[in-house]
Amino acid sequence: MVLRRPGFLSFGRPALVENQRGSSLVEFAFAAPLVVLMLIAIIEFGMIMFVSTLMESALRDAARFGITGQEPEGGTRLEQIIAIVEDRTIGLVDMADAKVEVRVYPTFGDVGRGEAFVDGNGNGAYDPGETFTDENGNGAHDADVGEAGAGEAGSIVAYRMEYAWPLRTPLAGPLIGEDGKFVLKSAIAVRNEPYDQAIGAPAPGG
Ligand SMILES: [Ca+2]
Ligand SMILES: [Ca+2]
Repeated sequence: MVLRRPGFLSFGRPALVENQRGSSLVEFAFAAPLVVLMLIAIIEFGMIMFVSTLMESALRDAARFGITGQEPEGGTRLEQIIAIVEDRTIGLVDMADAKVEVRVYPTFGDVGRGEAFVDGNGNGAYDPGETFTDENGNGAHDADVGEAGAGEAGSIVAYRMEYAWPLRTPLAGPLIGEDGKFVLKSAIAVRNEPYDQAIGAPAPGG
């Protein structure tokens, strides 16, 4: 049996409650800016993740069109590829600022590879005057052996996209970006369909 004196527990309570209310207010005053900062960070990161995902799928859709070799009416394949990227990024990517690159490579292993060179000064980069293999015969060292274009049937094509996403709040700028922007990149490499072969023609070996 528990004996309880009436009023024992509530003794001195009103004052305590008042104190608690007061200290909660003080705590909130300190915590509020932090909470706001965290909310801003969550929104900024959420937008970055969202746009990044949009770019990935936009590039995939563009590549899916590219591999078919279809020539759009009244335009080039590259124009259509850009149009698909623009459409799939639902206006969140300013295409005037975005960099979309479509390049053809001899093999998947060549994607993003530069022309071979002898690194005379050992700085890990090509410098003018260093000996290099001019694979494409243009008389200059190329940091990327890919040739601009959407390629032919069976070509290996890399799609790349880069966009400096303008951060929505000046607060996040110095923390995660540069000049108020956060650079988003996405890339995909595909092999074009053998669309030069007649439809209905028997597959090789079958
Ligand atoms: Ca060098
Ligand atoms: Ca070259």
